[in-house]
Amino acid sequence: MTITITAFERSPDGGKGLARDTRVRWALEETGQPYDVRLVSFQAMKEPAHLRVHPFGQIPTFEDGDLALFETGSIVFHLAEQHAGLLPADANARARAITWMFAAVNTIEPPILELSIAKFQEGDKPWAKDRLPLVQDRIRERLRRLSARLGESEWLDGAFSAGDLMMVSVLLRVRPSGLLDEFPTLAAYVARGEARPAYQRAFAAQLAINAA
Ligand code: GTB
Repeated sequence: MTITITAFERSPDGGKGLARDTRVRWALEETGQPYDVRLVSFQAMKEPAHLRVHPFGQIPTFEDGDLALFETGSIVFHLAEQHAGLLPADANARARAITWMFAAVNTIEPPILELSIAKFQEGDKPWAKDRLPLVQDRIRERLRRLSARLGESEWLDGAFSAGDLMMVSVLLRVRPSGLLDEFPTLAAYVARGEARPAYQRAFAAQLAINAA
């Protein structure tokens, strides 16, 4: 049975790898799993066939036989549990790697999403220019502490793990704002993630769709 994921038929970023199917593709590549992609339009995402798999009408989804998943954190965790390469064998190290996955989606990603909302959905509101610097500072505070924790280390906790995969994916989302470059330690960490062959393959695959 081949794994099938969904992705944007046409990503709003034109293939810069910012849509969340990229992190799932990356996990599939790191664990050596072949996969198919079903491309969906914005309209199809809100139709019953897609809503049966993704209750919120979004991408990506993951289907493998009779298992259907949504939420990238859950999909990456499932892959990491099923296949070698993304979680350490030692129980404590594994628990710490999983903790970093949660930190990525639950502590670092929320203010980054707030910035997108503040810019693109609320940018025309009269209070937008007062709100923007507040959101930017909340991101800086998180990045400052993450950068301090990473320090001189290559990855967040020993060898590269699903925690790094999720954290790098989340940080990529803030790079266009310029905030990531204020933290050279984190910018270099993201570059190390991007340099991984599995990431390169994942990026190229989503770009090929959007460049076509
Ligand atoms: N928490 C869910 C997860 O992690 O899986 C969030 C899924 C999600 O936000 N999906 C987005 C979606 O389907 C695509 S990735 N949106 C359509 C909708 O809600 O109707 C978010 C995204 C979209 C576009 C860019 N971009 O163009 O730069 C970046 C990220």
